[in-house]
Amino acid sequence: MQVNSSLTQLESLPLTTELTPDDAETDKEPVEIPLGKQSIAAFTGDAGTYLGQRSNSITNHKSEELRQTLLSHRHERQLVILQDFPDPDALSSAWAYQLIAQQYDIKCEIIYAGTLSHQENIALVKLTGLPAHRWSMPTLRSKDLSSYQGFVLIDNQGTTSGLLAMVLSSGIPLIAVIDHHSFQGELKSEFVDVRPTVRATATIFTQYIQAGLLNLDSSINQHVKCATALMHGLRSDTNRLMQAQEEDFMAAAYLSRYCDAQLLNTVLQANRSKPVMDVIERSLKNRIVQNNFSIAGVGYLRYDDRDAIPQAADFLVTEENVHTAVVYGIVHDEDEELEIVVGSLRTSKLTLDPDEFIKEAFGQDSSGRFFGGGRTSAGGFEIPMGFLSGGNENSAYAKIKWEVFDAQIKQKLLRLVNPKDNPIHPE
Ligand SMILES: [Mn+2]
Repeated sequence: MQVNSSLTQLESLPLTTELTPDDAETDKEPVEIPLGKQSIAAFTGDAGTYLGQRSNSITNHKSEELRQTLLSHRHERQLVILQDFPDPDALSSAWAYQLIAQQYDIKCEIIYAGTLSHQENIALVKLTGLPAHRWSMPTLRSKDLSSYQGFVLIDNQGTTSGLLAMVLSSGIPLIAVIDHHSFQGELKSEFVDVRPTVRATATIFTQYIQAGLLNLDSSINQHVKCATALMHGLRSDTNRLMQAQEEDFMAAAYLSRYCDAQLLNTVLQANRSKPVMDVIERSLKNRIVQNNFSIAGVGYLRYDDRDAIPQAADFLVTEENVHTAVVYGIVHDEDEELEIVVGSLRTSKLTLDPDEFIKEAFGQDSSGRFFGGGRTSAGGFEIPMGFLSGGNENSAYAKIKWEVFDAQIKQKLLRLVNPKDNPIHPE
């Protein structure tokens, strides 16, 4: 897989600079100079109506365009590619796409390269029967890709998927990109709907549904489950609606007609696994608190438990006098003998920009790519270990390796946390 290519489920954001400011002032959509009829609403002071109309017209325009695209690909087979560690927003949106496309006799296979590592994602997929499948690199190699006539990227633009390179090299055309992350470079796609002002891809799909691309019917079990999944996706990308904006609330209101509240509740109450609890325990034991920052290295963890890191950070940031928590560890992928340092940051401090903080702390790799980034109140980083990967059966080596990475990460973080102190205390 492609290293440094995906952040955790709450952080699957582009590694390029992302502008998602969280102060109320800049949070609003920019009001552009209105044209034509709509200007009346804006100038009569009813800016809300105006903004609503504008997003409606984008939705209607895009829905129609998508309908035409699907029409021209009837009876085909498509791959829907998600980020390596798909989150509820990606999973539910892909399902909605599959149901929409099905009406045009387009068969979609929803795939991701990594793993479902958050207990809520596992619960979501199991409880709703969400049709997403893991295709590791060997699986992908074993497939006959010539039976697919197109592929689609949902809730990502290919930069967070290890599958992209191989799919591209097989010559399958990119049919659609539907995402809410900021643009990550030119994409040669037939249909593009990338709206960074929208807080969740599930919102975009709900708008397509409302515009008539799919008639939800509460007597159809699959529709109820998909609507519930979309609600979960929308909630999880907006911090339980706390960062939701008007469009997201409107989408949630619509979904509430079909959503199964009890099912949603069950998904949200999924229990943490023992390995996740163990990582949280280690983070508590190992944390150092300085200047309201809580920093914890948790050592080695399995690929499948990767999501324990952001969950531990979520927990550490709840401590009194802590406004920012950073948790990191070495994630080991047994299949591919690959090791990556994975870290998560959580902050409740409004003036701390996680994106800036992480970029400043860790800098860039030799190709100029940042090791991570973030969005409002959360961020993540991944540092590939390259040549130092593996060899952990030699426990002395494994121990030294962890200590070196642990010390280096602490140095880099503490330089920002308290610039004057020397973070490494000389013996
Ligand atoms: Mn998303």
